[in-house]
Amino acid sequence: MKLTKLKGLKGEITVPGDKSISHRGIMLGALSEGTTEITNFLQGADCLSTISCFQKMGVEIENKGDVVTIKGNGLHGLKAPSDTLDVGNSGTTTRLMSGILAAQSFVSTVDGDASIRKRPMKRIMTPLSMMGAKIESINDNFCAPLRITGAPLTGIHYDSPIASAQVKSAILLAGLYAEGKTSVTEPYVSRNHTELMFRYFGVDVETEGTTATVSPATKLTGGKVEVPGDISSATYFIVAGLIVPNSEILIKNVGINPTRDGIIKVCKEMGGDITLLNERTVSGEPIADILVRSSSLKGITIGGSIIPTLIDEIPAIAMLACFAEGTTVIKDAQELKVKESNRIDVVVNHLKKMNASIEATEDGMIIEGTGHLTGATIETNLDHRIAMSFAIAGLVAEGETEILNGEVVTISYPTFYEDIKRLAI
Ligand code: SPQ
Repeated sequence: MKLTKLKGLKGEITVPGDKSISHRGIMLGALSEGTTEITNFLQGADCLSTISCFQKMGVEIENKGDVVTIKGNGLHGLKAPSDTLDVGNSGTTTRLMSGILAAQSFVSTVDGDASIRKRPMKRIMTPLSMMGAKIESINDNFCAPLRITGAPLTGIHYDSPIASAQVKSAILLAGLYAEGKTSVTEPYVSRNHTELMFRYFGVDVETEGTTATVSPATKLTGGKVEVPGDISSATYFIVAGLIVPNSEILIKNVGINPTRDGIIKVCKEMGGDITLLNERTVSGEPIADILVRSSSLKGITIGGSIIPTLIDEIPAIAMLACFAEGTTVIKDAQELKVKESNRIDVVVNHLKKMNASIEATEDGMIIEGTGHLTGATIETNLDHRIAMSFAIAGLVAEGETEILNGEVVTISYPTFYEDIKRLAI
């Protein structure tokens, strides 16, 4: 994919459905009694991997594009898969599904692509083992492939060393099957879509401060789930709208859950012209339309409790910082090192190639805004967010930017390049 400098971006777009919520909709729908109908489901490769894993466990799922219908098998109705459960590139599928598999009465194997095989799984193996699960890393490196032998589970309290929705959700999903209550305390609150959807499906879940507690479930009840637009996907157009001159973009129906809206707070603090319109709630999740206009920005420091609310947006924020006056410091973000790629190294190295003034730190990066980037060839490292962040950089850089293996955007935003073309003036 090749990109060059644009004169502006103007118009209205609707970004695809939220990836985190789409995954959870399939999983809870599969464990429910009755039918679950998910609208605005994300047809990205990661969520399609979740569908195929649950189909392999005997769940009837019909995917008609925007609407996905799941005939739930009930909490105890999953069947032993005859084959490896292939999660593709999806960390969310791997970790959340492991929480469910830990409690089943069968053995399963979970595996994925080269990127998944490098991502740390000890973070879920430890707490799930404490609950009584048997999870082995087949290559003995605490990574996938994982062999999971379902077992009766006991509720625990787990003090998680990291703020991770995937760790929290794996434990809470296992907790549905455990004897007694299961709770997780995190250093900061991570995205709470599992807790909100549990409530929506009739599960008894409580949250207080940074602790979430689930009681064992007798049944989950399916229903209609409307998936909001993904704020992580909207981010590319928020950033582009702010840094490409002469831009005005209205992004419709975007999820603005406070555990995910750090990008909006950061853009506003940097001086970005962003307005939330038409705020409302769908299927238990807050949503709004986001109006963004080209702005003069200033550098800020980003760290602490806001980090989990914008962790996936940091590569795009780095692009923003290159066009902000002064210094932007991103800290407390060491989790970036264990995403689809090492997002600290990859962002810093590629932005250096584009002549940005940027340095990596142990837990983030420091960027001096120069207001200038030069086009370059960008290797995506099997990471959709790297591809999309650098594609946006390509819209403001001098000369041509080439994104190698640019089709990796299909993981979370299949129509990304078409949407850029539609808005370009
Ligand atoms: O599913 P995957 O590959 O882990 O996806 C990413 C992404 O950038 O799309 C992370 F690489 O998002 C995670 C996110 O970083 C999705 C997620 C969730 O749905 O629960 C939670 C976050 O991860 P974590 O490790 O902080 O729990």
